[in-house]
Amino acid sequence: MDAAAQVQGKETGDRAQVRNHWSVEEAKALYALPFADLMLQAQRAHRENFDPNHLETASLLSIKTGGCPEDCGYCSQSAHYETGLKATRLMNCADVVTTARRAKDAGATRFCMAAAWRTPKDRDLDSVCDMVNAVKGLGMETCVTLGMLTPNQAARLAEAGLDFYNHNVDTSPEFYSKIITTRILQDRIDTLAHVRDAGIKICCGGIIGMGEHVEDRLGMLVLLANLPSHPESVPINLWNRIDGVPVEDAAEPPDPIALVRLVATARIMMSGSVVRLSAGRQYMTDELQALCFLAGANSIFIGDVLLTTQNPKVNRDADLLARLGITSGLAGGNQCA
Ligand code: SAM
Ligand code: DTB
Ligand code: SF4
Repeated sequence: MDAAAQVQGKETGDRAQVRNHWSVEEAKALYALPFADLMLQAQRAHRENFDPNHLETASLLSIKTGGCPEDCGYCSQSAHYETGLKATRLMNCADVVTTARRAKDAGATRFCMAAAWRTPKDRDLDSVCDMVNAVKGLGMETCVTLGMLTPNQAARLAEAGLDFYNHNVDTSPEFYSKIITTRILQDRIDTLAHVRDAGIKICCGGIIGMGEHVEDRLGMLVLLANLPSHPESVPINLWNRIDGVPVEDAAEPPDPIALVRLVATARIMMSGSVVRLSAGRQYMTDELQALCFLAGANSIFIGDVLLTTQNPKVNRDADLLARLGITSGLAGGNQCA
C-alpha cells in the first residue's frame, strides 16, 4: 500500500494516533490529499482532542529588543542587519507585570516574554525568573523565549514556575543553514531536550514564506512530529516582512491554500498539540483565518503588536471570533447571526 492509501485508510478506521516516526513521504501524502479529504481528517483529529469552537489566546511582549548576536536571516532584531530597529535593555519586572495585567484584561490567558539573546546571562535569568513568578501570580500561563539554555538554566526557570518555553526549529533541516549560520539545528534540539528534562512544556514551531519549498515546510513538520514527544504548542508563523534582512529577496508569500493545507497536516501529525496561527495574521483575510481554524489551528496571539511587527487589532479579532461562534478569552462571545 502506498503512503497516501495508508493515510487515507486510517481515515475510515481508528482514532489518529500520536506518532513520533513520521516520514516525509507520509507528510507529503497527507498534504496532497484532495482538499475535502484532508480537511475531514484534520477536523476529526481536532475534535478528538479539542473543543473545535474554542481558541487559546496568548499575548507577546518583547522584554529585551534588538542587538541580538545571532544572524537569523528573517529577524528584525539581529545585530547583523540594518533594520532600523533600536535596541533596548531588559525591561524591569514592574513594567512587565503591568503589561501582563493589561493583556489579561484584554483576554489573553498566556503571556509570552521574548528576549533577543543567543543565550541568557545568569544575572538576566534572575530577573526573568522574577518576571515569571510575578506573571504567574496574576493567574496567567507563562512562556518565555530567551535563546539557548543550559540544563541548569532550564531547571531554574522550572523552579520559578515557568509553564512553556518557546524555541523554534524555524525550518527544515535542509533549509536551516540557508537561514541561520551562527548556530546549528542540533543546538536548538539540545535546548529543547534540556527544557523537556526540566519538566517545562515546549512551544516549538517555525516560519513559512522565507523562500523555502513545500518540501521544507513538510520537513519542518516531520522534524517537530519526530521529536521525543510532540511540542505541546506548535506556532506556525508566516514571515512578517522586515526590510533589510537577507530573507527579503527570496521571500514569497505562500499560496493561502498551501497555508491551510500545512495547518491541516500539522493538526493530523500532532493531533494532541495546540497549533498556533502565529505571526503573519496581519496579511490574512478573515476567510483565510477561518479556514485555518477549520483545519485545526486553535491558538492565536492577540494584541496590536507581536514583538517588532504588527498583529490584527484586538477588536478585529474579537469580531471575527464572534462571527465564527468561537469562544476564547476575548470579550464578545458567540454572535453568529
Ligand atoms: N531570540 C529567541 C529565539 O530566537 O529563540 C527568542 C525570540 S525570536 C523573535 C522567536 C521566534 O520568532 C523565532 O524563532 C522565529 O521563529 C520567530 N520570528 C522572528 N522574526 C519573525 C518574523 N519576522 N516573522 C515571523 N516569525 C518571526
Ligand atoms: C513564535 O513562534 N512567534 C512569536 C513567538 N514565537 C515568540 C514571535 C513572532 C515574531 C514576529 C516578528 C516580530 O514581531 O518581530
Ligand atoms: Fe536573535 Fe531570536 Fe531574532 Fe534569531 S530570531 S536574531 S535568536 S532574536
